[in-house]
Amino acid sequence: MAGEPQADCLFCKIVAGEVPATVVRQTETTVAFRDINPQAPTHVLVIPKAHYPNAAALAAAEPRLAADLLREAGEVAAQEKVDAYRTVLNTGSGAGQTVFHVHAHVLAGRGLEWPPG
Ligand code: DGP
Repeated sequence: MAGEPQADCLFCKIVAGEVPATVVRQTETTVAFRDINPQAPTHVLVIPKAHYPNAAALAAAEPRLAADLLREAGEVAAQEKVDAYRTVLNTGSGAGQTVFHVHAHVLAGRGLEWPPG
C-alpha cells in the first residue's frame, strides 16, 4: 500500500532505526539526517517517514506531507545557521536518484553553481 514501509528500502530502515544515521531533526512525519557522502559542508537529507518513491508520487498522494518536507528543509537550514541553501529532489536514475524513497537534499556552506551539473 502507498506509504507503507518497504522491506528492501534503505531509508525505511533508517526511519525504523535498523540502519544508523546522524539524525539532525525529527518530526512526527519526517526525519532529517546527514548524507553519508556529503557534497557540501552542510548536506542533509530530509525524508518522510512514509515510503513514497519520489517527490511527484508523494505530492500526489499526500500534499501536506510534501509540504512538511519542504518546510523541514528550511528548518534544517535555520538549524545549520545558513541563510542560502539549495534543495534538490532527484527523480529517476537518469537524474541521479539512487535511493527510491523520496528525499530532499539540503546543500549549503559553499558556493553553489548554476546550472547544476
Ligand atoms: P540520490 O542520489 O538523490 O538518490 O541521493 C541518495 C543519497 O543518499 C546520496 O547522496 C548518498 C546518500 N546515502 C546513501 N546511502 C546512505 C546511508 O546509508 N546513510 C546516509 N546517511 N546516506 C546515504
